[in-house]
Order: sequence, then structure tokens, then C-alpha cells
Amino acid sequence: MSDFQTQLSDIADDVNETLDGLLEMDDDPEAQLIEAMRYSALDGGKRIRPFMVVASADLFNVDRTSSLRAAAAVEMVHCYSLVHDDLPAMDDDDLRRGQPTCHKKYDEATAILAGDALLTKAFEVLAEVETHGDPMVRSELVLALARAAGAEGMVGGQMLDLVAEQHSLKMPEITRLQRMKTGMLIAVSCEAGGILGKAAGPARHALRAYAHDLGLAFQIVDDLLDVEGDVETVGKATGKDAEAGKATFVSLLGVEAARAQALLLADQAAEHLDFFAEKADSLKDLAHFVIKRSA
Ligand code: GRG
Repeated sequence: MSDFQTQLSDIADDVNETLDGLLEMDDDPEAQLIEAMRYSALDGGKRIRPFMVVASADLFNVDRTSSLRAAAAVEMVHCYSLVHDDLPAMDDDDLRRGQPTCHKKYDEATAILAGDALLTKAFEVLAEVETHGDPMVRSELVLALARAAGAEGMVGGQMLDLVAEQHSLKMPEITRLQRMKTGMLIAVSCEAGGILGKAAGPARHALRAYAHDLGLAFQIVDDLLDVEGDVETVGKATGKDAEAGKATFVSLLGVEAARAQALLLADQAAEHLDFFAEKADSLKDLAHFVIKRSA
């Protein structure tokens, strides 16, 4: 395992432990809800967004308890989006992270509620004093995550994705859609470190620029995996975009040009971090990991 993969896996273990503590099982009659939340949020997933939160917070020497709680909150929002995205009313998928999707394991109503509860739990965690002693910092985290996840961010992007099924989108529209649907949660994951560390403008600007380019590179690779990946490796159904007749970066650019664009964006993302010198090496490594990933 490379140094970077060890770091990614160590942070994933720490985030799992944090999520495990935050999503405690009990034997109340509604326990199936917590069980479904744990099923959807623990075990599995690359934990890229939590890595971004912790690594960006490390740039400012933020206490690990704070960054892991913020990382767990972002991952809860991500997991909620996957649970809802897999529902029959949305993408109607049976497999996620190599396991039955939440509504297949439980039922649709439980999956809707588990998603709702993961989303709200994320904001509860950010607002708690254990996340940061300064209420302004907690409030800034809540605001940034709400903006990234809501109608002007991920949920708005998902709506655009549904609308896109009836229209053939061009490159600027696809870029906007993907920026909202996946880019903004990636952006807030990097921004969170700057918020926790009360970073000054130039540092925040560098992180924002990095996240912008990395978000697009991530999405291009996601589109490539949908075309070239196989279900066992990717852990979810592939070929869905072509089946739905959706225009993607790959359908518009072609496989080779899309791959070249992802590489260029990852290099560009890493360059934005030169501002932090070698302290940002792990985030630079992440940019290259994202474009080489097979799942
Ligand atoms: C339903 C509110 C709502 C939003 C859905 C993000 C999203 C919006 C849907 C997910 C569908 C999807 C596959 C989007 C492409 C990019 C993406 C988020 C891929 C999954 O992220 P990874 O690769 O997954 O980080 P893991 O499992 O590693 O966490």
C-alpha cells in the first residue's frame, strides 16, 4: 500500500469509529431506523469527502476530534444522497457499495426515513459544542453544508439531472449540473478545514480552487466508470447514463478526451495547493488517486 492509501484507510477507520459513536443503536421500537442509518453510513465507500475534511483541517493544525466530527457530518449527507438516489423514484438501483441498496435491504419507507435522519443528524453534529468551541465556527459550518446540500447545491443538481432526461444538455449545462450535484459537496469538504482552522482569505481561495477542479475531475471519472467499469469492481450498476440516454462529459467529449481532461484538471487542482507547500501533499495525492480510481 502506498503512503497515501495508508493515510486514506487510517482516516476512513477513524471516521467509521466516529460515525459508529454518533449513530448509536438502542432497543427502542424505532430501532430499525438507526439500523438502516448505520447500514447506509458505516462500512464501505472510499471516504473521499471525509479525507478532504480531515486533510484540509490538518493544514491549519485543527484538533482531530473537530475535523473527524465535521468529516462524519459531510459523510452522513453524502450517504443520505446515495440512499435517496437509489430509490425507485430516482435511479432505482439494487446495488450500492457492493451491497443491496437501503430500500432493498429494508423497504422504501425505511430508506426514505433513514436518508432524512442522516441528513438532519449531520447538522445536529455540526451544531454541537464538541465539534468546535467557537459558536461562529459551528454556525459557519452549518451554513456552508446547508448551501452545498440544498436547492442551490446537491438537491438542485439532482433536480436538473431529472429534467435532463427530457432534454439533451450541452457542455455548459452539464458542467453546471455536475458542479451542483457532486461538486458542491466536494467543495464544502475542503472548505470545512478552512472554516475549522479560521483560515485567512488566500488559503480559503486556494482550497476552493482545488476543490473546483477536483470536483469536475471526479465527475468525469465517475462518467468514465459508468461506461468502462464493471459492476463487481464499481460496486453499483454501470451503463446507466447511456441506458437513460443522458448526455455526460464522456458522451460529449469521447472517452479519450474525457480522460485527458480529468488528468489536466487533477494536475491543475494539485497546483492550486502549492500555496501550502509540502503540507498539502496528501491532498495533492488525493487528486491523482481520484483520477486513477476503479470504483
Ligand atoms: C437524491 C438528494 C439526492 C441527491 C442525489 C450525489 C447524488 C445526488 C446522487 C448520487 C448518484 C451518483 C452516482 C452521482 C455521481 C457522483 C457520486 C456522488 C458518486 C458516488 O460517490 P463516491 O464515488 O462513493 O465517493 P463512495 O461509495 O465511495 O462514497
